[in-house]
Amino acid sequence: MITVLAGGTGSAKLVRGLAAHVSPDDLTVIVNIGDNILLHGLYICPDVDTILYALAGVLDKPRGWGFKDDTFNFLEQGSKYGLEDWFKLGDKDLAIHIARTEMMKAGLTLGEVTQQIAKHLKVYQKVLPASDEHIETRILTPEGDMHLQEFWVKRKGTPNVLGVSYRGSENPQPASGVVKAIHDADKVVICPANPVTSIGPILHIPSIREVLTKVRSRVVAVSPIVNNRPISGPAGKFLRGIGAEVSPVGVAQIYSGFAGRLLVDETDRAAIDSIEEIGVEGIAANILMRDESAERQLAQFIISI
Ligand code: GDP
Ligand code: FO1
Repeated sequence: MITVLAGGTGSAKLVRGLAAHVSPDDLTVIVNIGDNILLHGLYICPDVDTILYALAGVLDKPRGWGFKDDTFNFLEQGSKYGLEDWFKLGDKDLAIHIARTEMMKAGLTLGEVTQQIAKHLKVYQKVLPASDEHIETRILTPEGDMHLQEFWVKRKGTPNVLGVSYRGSENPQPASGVVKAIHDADKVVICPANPVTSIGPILHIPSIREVLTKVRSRVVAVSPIVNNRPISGPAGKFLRGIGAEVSPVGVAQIYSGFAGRLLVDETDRAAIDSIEEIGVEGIAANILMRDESAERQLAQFIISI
């Protein structure tokens, strides 16, 4: 039984790799919800959709998000009526947001909705949003705080980052099944994901932090930072913004209470001593997933640890 904590683009690769080795009944993916956003009256869950699309084999792989071979007629036409068009919602992608919003309006929780959508996409792994609540990652900049998507997509990641916060209820609760999936797993994998804006919102939920601390020796994380740089996305800017080091050591510091092991790239072997000083076992491996074969190899390695 493997339970995975996931963000979006980087995580989708490892989740796909794990799904190639593990029976669907034995794989649970707990997904970030901090980047969820309401746009055009639709509730959009980018990371949940990225994971669902990856497992269904319909993810646009080069982009790492959205439905493959999608078109953007809705967005093009909508912009003529003054609709915001900075967040690229494809025509096929649109269907999942409309279906989700309808089901939520009918009273289903985000977890229940995700289960329904997974069934329609013939995804048999358990995909759980970290919470049914809206917990929103806010990026603090000199211009004030803004939604993560506004910072990264609308503003192209240009404002300075002064800090990051998670906006929501005072004591956010995990979605049904999340704590049990972590508690009962033989192995918990923290995917390569943005530690601040993808794994951060999951760790923000007190009972998730608590159970991870308990099973820490069974938790293995994969560094999203190789050679002191993220492979993609704004992780470097966010890590600096919260005062963390942009290195596998910085990642180990953030995860040290929750993960017993951290996989770093072969080229970062020199960082292992510093990682172990923090009390995390450092393991060097090929953690760059350039193609599906690399995804499966890394997944196999993680299973074998
Ligand atoms: P993002 O930062 O907003 O793109 O959110 P994600 O949680 O989807 O983050 C993707 C993270 O995965 C980035 O920090 C990347 O550096 C990392 N990443 C992407 N591809 C790979 C890969 O092949 N291997 C590893 N180790 N990390 C990856
Ligand atoms: N990322 C972009 O850089 N530009 C976009 O226009 C964009 C649209 C989009 C639509 C649906 C979806 O599920 C994801 C989308 N993403 C887009 C990705 C998303 O902003 C981030 O990669 C994740 O939120 C980070 O975890």
